[in-house]
Amino acid sequence: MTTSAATRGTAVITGASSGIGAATARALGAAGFPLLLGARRADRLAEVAAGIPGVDVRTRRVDVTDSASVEEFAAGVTSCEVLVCNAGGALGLDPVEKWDEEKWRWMYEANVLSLPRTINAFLPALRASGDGRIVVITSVAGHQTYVGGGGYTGAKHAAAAVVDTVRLELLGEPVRVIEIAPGLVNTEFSTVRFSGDVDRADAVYDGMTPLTGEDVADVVTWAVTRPAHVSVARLDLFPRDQATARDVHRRPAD
Ligand code: 8X3
Repeated sequence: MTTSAATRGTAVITGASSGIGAATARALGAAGFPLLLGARRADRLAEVAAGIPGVDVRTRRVDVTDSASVEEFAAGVTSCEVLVCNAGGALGLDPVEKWDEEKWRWMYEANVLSLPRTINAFLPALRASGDGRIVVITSVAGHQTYVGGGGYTGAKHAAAAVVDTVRLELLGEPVRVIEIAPGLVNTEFSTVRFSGDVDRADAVYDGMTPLTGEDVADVVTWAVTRPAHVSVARLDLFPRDQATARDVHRRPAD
């Protein structure tokens, strides 16, 4: 049975202030899910929420690298149908030989340790819904490596392993565990990775057509609206111009 829009339970999204998270908030809102949106930037979160008509939208500031913050984010949520663990990110593109320990530590906190924090905080509510769906946005970097990506690919590989483990551990329970692994998506991801260097960030997408946050949101919405017996365990999503983490077709400049 597919849950009808009239009876949808709450969808919780982290990292909802921009990019994939904001687009997912809009898409799940349009699909009729009441929303609880979280992010570090409360002002941006309020703007996203204001642009979503027709469903109840609540916002709370959350930093997924902080256990107390995640617990506050989940406080009082007794039923949650969909949890989208989207918050995360990359810092830097340096070879392992030149690692920055602080950046690696943040990437591990944001992409890996954030998962048990967030999933555990909402698990009772996901169980209580009777058909919980945990969606984790990982990356092609969770399954492949590339030069300079060590801190991020290491963290995302660990994240993918955590997702697989949680799926095993919840087997037999009414909770589906879904991994969406996108390739190149044009969001603030690269601007953050390169510490605000917009030119360097834009160059990542030179001569090719990347995915948009909306493309990923569309797939998340599809995955969480399959019938309850269908588990989209993992879905790799690339732009047509990308075949692997390292193989990207770029048109020559005019
Ligand atoms: C972002 C994709 O290839 O820049 O998760 O690591 S990539």
